[in-house]
Amino acid sequence: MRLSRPSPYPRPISTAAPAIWKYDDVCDFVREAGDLITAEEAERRVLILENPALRGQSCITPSLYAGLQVILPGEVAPAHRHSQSALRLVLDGEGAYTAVDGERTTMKRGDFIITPSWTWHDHGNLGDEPVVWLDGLDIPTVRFFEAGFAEKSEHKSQTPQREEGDSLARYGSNMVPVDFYQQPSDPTKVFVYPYRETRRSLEKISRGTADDHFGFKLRFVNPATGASPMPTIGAFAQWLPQGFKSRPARCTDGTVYVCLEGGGQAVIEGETHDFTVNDVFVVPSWKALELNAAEDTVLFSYSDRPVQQMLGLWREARL
Ligand code: 1HN
Repeated sequence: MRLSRPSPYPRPISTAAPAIWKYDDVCDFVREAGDLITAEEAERRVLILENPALRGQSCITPSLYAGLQVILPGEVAPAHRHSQSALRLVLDGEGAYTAVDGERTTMKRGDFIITPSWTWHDHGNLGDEPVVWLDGLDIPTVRFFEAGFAEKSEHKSQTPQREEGDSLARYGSNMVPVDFYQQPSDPTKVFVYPYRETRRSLEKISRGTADDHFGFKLRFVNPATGASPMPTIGAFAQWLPQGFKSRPARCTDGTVYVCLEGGGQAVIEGETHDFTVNDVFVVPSWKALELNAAEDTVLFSYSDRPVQQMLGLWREARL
């Protein structure tokens, strides 16, 4: 037996640290990983972005995983499925595809692609240059619940069952098939949010008035439900006009940010981190974040916000 701490803390004190990974720096390691092992040997060739305060835990926040995956020309990352949900944010190179439950999508820079829980997925590179993307998974969340299953396919690659773009046409164009009603536990049918569309929306709304704290910020939804595309990971995109300086804000969801365009400064609890294109930074729970944009800037971000909201735990403070 042991005495417990007398009472909960008055506010979150994250075990994670703020951190930034400069793409210029990690790029060399990504290239080296490509020389050391094949995608097939590795199953997935991923450099884990490990939170410096959570050494050995393979996570970027206590609930989320982040990594940079690279696939070389001609390689295949073989088909498998698992309970963990994944997102991909394409950063560098052209010519790769990912297949989700029988449909391929060509990976273009800035595309937000998801692999919902227990959906078959494989990747391949049909082009002539390495392709790099950020992987975001809910691995620590699933580990916490001790609810993880995984299975390898007997086929290296899935044979496409539908034409590319079928799911977007069928479920992602403000319509759904006449007899389709999404069940809450079913995986979303829309698994790609092309950057072209995201950027067009952000650019358009950026002609209006910016929010003092977030600039112009949207959250990704499953169009059939209006809910987060995955129950365990929420994702966001925001536009910060050149010269924009946000007011500070805190939230209980530790958040991973990726700079897709532009650059500036992330001031996390008073500490300044300069970021530019393809840099990744993490803002732990309840750390105050201010964003300054040196030029027109687009940020993608993801967190466990939908989990916290479903559990009635999520809070934010706009300062
Ligand atoms: C996984 O399946 C992928 O499918 C990427 O690309 C990263 C990290 C841990 C466990 C499974 C992928 C992963 C992963």
